[in-house]
Amino acid sequence: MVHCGRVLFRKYGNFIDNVRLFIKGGSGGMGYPRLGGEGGKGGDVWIVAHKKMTLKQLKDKYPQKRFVAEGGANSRISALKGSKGKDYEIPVPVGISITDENGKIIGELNKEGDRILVAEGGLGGKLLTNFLPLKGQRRIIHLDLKLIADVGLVGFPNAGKSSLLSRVSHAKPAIADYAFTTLKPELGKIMYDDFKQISVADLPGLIEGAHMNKGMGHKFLKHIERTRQLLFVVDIGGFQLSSQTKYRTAFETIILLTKELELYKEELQTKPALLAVNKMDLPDAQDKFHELVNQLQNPKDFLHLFDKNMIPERTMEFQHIIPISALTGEGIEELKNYIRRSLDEHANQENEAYHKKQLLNLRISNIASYSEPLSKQTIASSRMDII
Ligand SMILES: Nc1nc2c(ncn2[C@@H]2O[C@H](COP(=O)(O)OP(=O)(O)OP(=O)(O)O)[C@@H](O)[C@H]2O)c(=O)[nH]1
Ligand SMILES: [Mg+2]
Repeated sequence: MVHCGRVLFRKYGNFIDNVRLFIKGGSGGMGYPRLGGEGGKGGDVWIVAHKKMTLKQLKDKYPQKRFVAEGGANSRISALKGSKGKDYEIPVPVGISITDENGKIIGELNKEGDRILVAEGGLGGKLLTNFLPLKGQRRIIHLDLKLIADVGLVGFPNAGKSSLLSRVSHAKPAIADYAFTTLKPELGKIMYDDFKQISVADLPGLIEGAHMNKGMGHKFLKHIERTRQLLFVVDIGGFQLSSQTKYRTAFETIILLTKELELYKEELQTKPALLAVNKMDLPDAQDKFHELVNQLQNPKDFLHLFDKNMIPERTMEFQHIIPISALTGEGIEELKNYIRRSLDEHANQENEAYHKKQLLNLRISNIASYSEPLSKQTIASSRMDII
């Protein structure tokens, strides 16, 4: 059974691009009426951007998704001015926009270390408040990873990513017979007959060592992170950067790309992915394609041929492998259909999960209205647990 679960999980991926949080500033401390002492202010809640963080990690680490900062200290004889409660810092990835419950934008975090105050602690009790403390600000916020596109093209240089984009959209990216033609992400839109549109980001090529900033490195991996799904594009003829570097077969390029994603952020490997095997118009392409499919189906039989540090912990699970030629147009319609189907499937799954949650909410509020002994407080907190 565990095995089944794992297969499902792998098939659909578990990439998370949004999350809802309950946050609350700490309450203020009590004042000291007799001596005019002032309670400490409650701690504030901040959202802070960290390069290595992902929304999945945030959700796994804090499944309840409740963040409450520390209360301020009460005023005492030994410390008439109560000390401030500790702030709470919620770590999130870079490239996040934060909105409140009504969809109003609170702010954006675009680079490492950016921080935004999202809930203020309550003031401590003092003369003005009759020495009674104030509660901290409480609210629900949404974090959204700012996606640049539905689909991101991932591949070695020269695989034909830009050629593919120009085939499926009106975009006119630069195409040339040398590595690193594309220097920054280029967006295109696939238009379907029923007016559905899917955005595709053509990304610069990746090479071995990208995670250590070889080639153009991190900059590109960061863009891959901000797409909903991945479309690997490989040249059936393989890749060689220069006469000084090793020739890599199509299978090797897939393994190396997987390893680079894994070394950058393991979560990238869990995104739904398709594989387009390009340049099928080249001589011997059919034979090489069959060999590639065999290698992908039985990766263990071939992985021992790699250096140990190049073998990924787990191989990519492609939902489909589609042979294409960006030059002749072969396989392009099929590819467009698979892209659409894959995105639709994923959206359905998210909807299903959303409806399940709504149903659960409904059940809980029904229980709440029929059972008197439950205090409002209990209901409120149990509802919070399932946001
Ligand atoms: N024979 C053949 N050549 C192709 C095909 N697709 C692309 N090419 C050629 O491969 C070369 C590289 O194509 P690009 O589209 O620039 O490749 P890229 O993956 O965007 O490369 P970078 O931007 O450097 O990462 C060009 O000379 C294309 O004409 C194909 O299906 N068949
Ligand atoms: Mg290109």
